[in-house]
Amino acid sequence: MAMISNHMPTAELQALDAAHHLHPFTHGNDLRKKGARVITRAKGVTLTDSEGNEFLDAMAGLWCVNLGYGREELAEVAARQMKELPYYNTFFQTTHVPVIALARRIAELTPGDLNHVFFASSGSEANDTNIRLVRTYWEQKGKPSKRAIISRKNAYHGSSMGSASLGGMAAMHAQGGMPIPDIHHIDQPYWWGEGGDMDFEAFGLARARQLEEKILELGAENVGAFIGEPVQGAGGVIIPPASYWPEIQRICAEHDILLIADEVICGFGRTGKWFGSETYDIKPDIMTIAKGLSSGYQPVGGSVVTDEIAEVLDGCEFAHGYTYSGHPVACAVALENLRLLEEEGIVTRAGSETAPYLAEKWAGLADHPLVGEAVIVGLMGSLALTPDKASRAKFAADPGTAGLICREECFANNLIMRHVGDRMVISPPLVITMAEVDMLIERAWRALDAAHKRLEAEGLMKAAS
Ligand code: PXG
Repeated sequence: MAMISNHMPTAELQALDAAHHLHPFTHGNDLRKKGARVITRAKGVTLTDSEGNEFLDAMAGLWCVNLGYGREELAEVAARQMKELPYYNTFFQTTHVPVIALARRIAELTPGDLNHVFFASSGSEANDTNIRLVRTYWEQKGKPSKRAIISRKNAYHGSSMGSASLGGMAAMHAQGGMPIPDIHHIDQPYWWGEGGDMDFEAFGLARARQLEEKILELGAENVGAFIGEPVQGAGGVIIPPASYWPEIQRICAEHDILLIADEVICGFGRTGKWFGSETYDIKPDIMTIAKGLSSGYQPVGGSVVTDEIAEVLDGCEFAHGYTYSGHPVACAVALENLRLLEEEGIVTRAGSETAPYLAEKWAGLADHPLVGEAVIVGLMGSLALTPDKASRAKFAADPGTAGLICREECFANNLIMRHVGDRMVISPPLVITMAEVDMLIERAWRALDAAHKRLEAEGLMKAAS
């Protein structure tokens, strides 16, 4: 069989890809028609495709390459670990040095007494762990009825049956019979889209209080946990009002409900501090981590729990685990990633220098006629596209039509910016320089101009009635 290499013609690679590769979140017929974009290499914040085009990756892959691409140190650590111990498991009272070292490092970095890590290979797996962990915890405490978990509409917690059930994506629930039982969803704190005439902070409080209403409806004796992303990422970078999280925290404490902060995107510097929980002063009982933990160089994630939860779990054998829980190569690479993020001051600089610079430039995009709001925290931001700023109108066309056009124009301007419906989102590598921020903003402006022209030409700048 011929070796598949970077040097094959793009069309051949695309044909083979379409013939044998089923893609996540991709319409098969569209893929067949257009062919997939073939990415061949990357360095810093720049991706190169098989045609030699270069793109500024304002998404850090899928919100994960916090360290930037092409760090040799991680490749070297992986090679060294593979030679020494490529695999061993952590089941049945066994351990190894990389998993010990990474667990301790995570315990040091995470706030409060989040000191114990259950490893997984992804955020989805870690959130599935959380469902079983919460229920096992309450069973051990003699309260087995506390099974229900409350989440939010338009949340994203992963793609497996459990984690997608925790998520609040209607299109995902429609495929395959989700949510699983005992998962409930309340509304999200999305003022621009759903706040109407309400005051921003009052809206935040009202949305938080839906949690209390739901707990009272179900009975606190039946509710085990609430899960939320400090800032919803895949839902469109929805930044909650300042009133939101303190009220959620109060409600969880008063009703004896565990609080799970899903930090898969927010963790490891994304919001300007190490964790979104620090930015929003959240004191979670459980934290979900993945993505930035290894900057995407290896698949690794986990659930970090408090001393109290670990002590309760110690009372039983938690019959749960993945072959690759605490994979030695993934752990060694994650540890090296955390070392570089810290020792090179990448997280600190992203928060104190890059974030304020980017925030100022990003805010300027709100002057564009197509942009209804431009919001940002740390290095994650979003734009709401609108046919009418003043009324915060949605488009008459199907949701996502304008967003897709804008995304295409971003590609045409060598910028990778994702669309979530009609919101555009960014989450660049934390190592992005000021000059690259300028380039990002220039390209975004040009893409918005081109998208605006196309929307006008196609008669799509119409508000939904
Ligand atoms: N929690 C959160 C908050 C996430 O954003 C997961 C859990 C699941 O992680 P894994 O590693 O199982 O994918 C995620 C993942 C997108 C996009 O296009 C977002 C994610 C994954 C893929 C695509 O916005 N987030």
